[in-house]
Amino acid sequence: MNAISKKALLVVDMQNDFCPSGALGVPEGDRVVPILNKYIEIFRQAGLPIYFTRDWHPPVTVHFKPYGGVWPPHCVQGTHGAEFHPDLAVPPRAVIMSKGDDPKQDSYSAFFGHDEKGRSLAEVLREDGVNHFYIGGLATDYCVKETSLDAIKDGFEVTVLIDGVKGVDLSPGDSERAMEEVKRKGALTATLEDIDLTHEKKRKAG
Ligand code: VGL
Ligand code: ZN
Repeated sequence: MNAISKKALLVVDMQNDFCPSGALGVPEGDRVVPILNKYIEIFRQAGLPIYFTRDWHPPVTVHFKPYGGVWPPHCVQGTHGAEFHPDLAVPPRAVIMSKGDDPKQDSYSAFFGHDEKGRSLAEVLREDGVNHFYIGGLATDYCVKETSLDAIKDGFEVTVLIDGVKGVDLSPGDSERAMEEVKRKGALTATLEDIDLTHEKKRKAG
């Protein structure tokens, strides 16, 4: 086999607090759940890894407004708001990367997260032999953007699933600018219509 590009799916922060009725509701955030479920099914059928991230904050953190940050408290560890959206098809034994659990850090990138064994995202991707991931979820202008930029810096290929992301837009246009920046830095984009992993199945079969 020649220079393989092994792909994976990264579903970012599809949690109750980032959905419209949550503490930091992203407008229409829940609308991407059925689309992400389709991507999850496509990657599952192709036998490719699927990772989930969750924003996972302690009750007191510099990330929250009362302690110096810009955000209302959200995704506090162990609360309903921190749980994944109930309709998200999280497979049993899925790898979940938690991020934002350091009370002194105000970071957004999944590359600052870790799984339950303490492995960083970069370690997990390398262990699984993944060098290209497809990213969807919330929020376009924070976690999706920062994770994509860190991935490119680390030498991974990134495809942003533009029908599977939504942004906060604290300032109007933030999400659009985020997408322009990640594309300029080398990210690709795709939608459900142009995703085709059939060659992955063929490679597995033969
Ligand atoms: C995020 C706002 C606040 C994110 C996290 O990961 O996109 N956005 N906390
Ligand atoms: Zn947060």
